[in-house]
Amino acid sequence: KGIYQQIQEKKLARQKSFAVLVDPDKVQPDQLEELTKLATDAGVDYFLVGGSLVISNHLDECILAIKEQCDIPVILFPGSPSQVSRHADALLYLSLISGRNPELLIGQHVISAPFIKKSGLEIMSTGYMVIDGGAPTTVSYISNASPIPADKNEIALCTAMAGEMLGMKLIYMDAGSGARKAITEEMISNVAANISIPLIVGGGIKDPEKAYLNCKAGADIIVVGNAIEKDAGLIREMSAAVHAVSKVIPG
Ligand code: 1GP
Repeated sequence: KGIYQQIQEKKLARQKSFAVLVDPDKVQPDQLEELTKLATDAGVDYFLVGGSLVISNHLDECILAIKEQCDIPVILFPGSPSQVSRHADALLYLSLISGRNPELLIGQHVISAPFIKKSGLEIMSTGYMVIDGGAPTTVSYISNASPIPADKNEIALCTAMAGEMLGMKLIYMDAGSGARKAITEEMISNVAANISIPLIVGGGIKDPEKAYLNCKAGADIIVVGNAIEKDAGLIREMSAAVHAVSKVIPG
């Protein structure tokens, strides 16, 4: 079964998912053993692998180490066209629909299309929306595009609606890695109520309570990177909080 089909089926069943972001720049492949063990025990649904920069040279190595140690699907979350590895299971084919930088809307896709197609990866077109996280993040600087202001719910919802109507399979709302302020539940619920494709939310989520509230507001997949890098023990609580929402929402 493809990853996207799995994501859609979970959405239909109102099941929430928890994804751990692994930035190859911040982790050595030999540190992954503990992480994959914790993630397996905690019932983590996906690993997202990527970062805005990826200066290091061990993307393949990182993914292979994860694949060797557990069965959790690996989804690439590439910050640039060079971050493609055929060892992953799927790839978020991100178009930065919140920005007006043509390179990140379509330019880099044109350049990378032939080798991405050849990779054999499952490609999931994703409307990527960067939301202001209270201070400049790497993604807001590197993308050379303004993020959506944190309180402009209507801009976020119109952007997500446009993304869905353009044929995107997923919407990813991101306050940026290490964001000072995570996306508000109000913005998440506004967007979730107006789209029918799965909604991924990440950036600056520091505690299980925020992960829980985001899911209640309508997020389907919660992504956490930084908080887990600082305290890997949070994986269990975060995963439990996300999965608890599936149980309280009436089916
Ligand atoms: C960033 O959404 C991800 O693109 C995760 O952000 O590292 O702040 O959890 P954090």
